[in-house]
Amino acid sequence: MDKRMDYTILVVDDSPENLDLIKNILEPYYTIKVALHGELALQIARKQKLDLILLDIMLEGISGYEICRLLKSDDETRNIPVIFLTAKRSEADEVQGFKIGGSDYITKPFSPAIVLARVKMQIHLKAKTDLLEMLASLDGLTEIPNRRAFDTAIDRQFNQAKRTVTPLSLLILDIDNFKLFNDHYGHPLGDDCLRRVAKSLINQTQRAEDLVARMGGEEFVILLPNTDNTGATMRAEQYRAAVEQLKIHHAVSSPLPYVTVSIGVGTVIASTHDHFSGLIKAADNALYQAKHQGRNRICC
Ligand code: GH3
Ligand code: MG
Ligand code: MG
Ligand code: MG
Repeated sequence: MDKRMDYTILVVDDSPENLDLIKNILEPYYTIKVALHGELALQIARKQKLDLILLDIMLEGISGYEICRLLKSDDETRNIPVIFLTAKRSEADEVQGFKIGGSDYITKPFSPAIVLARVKMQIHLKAKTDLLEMLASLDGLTEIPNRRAFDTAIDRQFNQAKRTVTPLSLLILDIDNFKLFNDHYGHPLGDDCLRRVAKSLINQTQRAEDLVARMGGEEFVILLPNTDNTGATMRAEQYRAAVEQLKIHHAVSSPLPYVTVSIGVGTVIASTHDHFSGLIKAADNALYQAKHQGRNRICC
């Protein structure tokens, strides 16, 4: 049987019999979570990675429509497709379901084969969307996250840092004398060098929440949530040393005949800045200092 337990579906219905019925249809193919009411459904959706929600409309407490509205207004849950599965059969109800962001609408009593077919279709679309989303956030040359991924992450992490009153640090790394490298060794070897540097940065990364991205050209960024300036400076030194240790020959560079990076460190604590552009500016200014002071070094 075509088992696809790597997809998780949440079924929300206030009738335990209905939940059992739907669970039996889908369980051979997917991992199934259930909720008898809206509050629990929202809790599960915010806590856990879901690929689809089957949502009853008439529930005790918050209605299915309201749950869908809340899911669609939250960045963390907006991309989970919702199929309404409901006894509300009027045209107006169905139109309403699509208006608030539902992906499909099935009326009760339902045919198990049709529920399964429509669920499979939504899961198929979700997998495609996830793949496109992933590809759109990767840099084509180095296959690490790109600027788009960084823009999303810094916005999210900056707000999180403010909310939790924790420091957020940013490293901006720039390869030293890279124009000379290209001029001396040629563009294809320049591309190889960018790939190797990117890989070594990824390998040095310790925590899942740290993000390494290529901003463009020979510039990389590393976002370090919950890291103060001292911690970030230590991390920067590890990244700098890792690139130096690659010992990629760069005969026309100074101070070393290897590819090296200069790194600017910036840190914000809680509301010292209103917008993350202040953090980028701080790291950028520090990078400028590092270049000015002779390269292959860190400034903060
Ligand atoms: P500095 O130490 O001051 O940073 O000097 P630099 O030469 O590294 O800086 P500059 O900004 O003058 O040159 C950056 C070079 O990076 C120029 C460009 O040819 C090269 N570059 C940018 N993107 C790519 C790329 O995708 N592949 C290759 N091979 N080279 C690239
Ligand atoms: Mg109901
Ligand atoms: Mg540069
Ligand atoms: Mg450079």
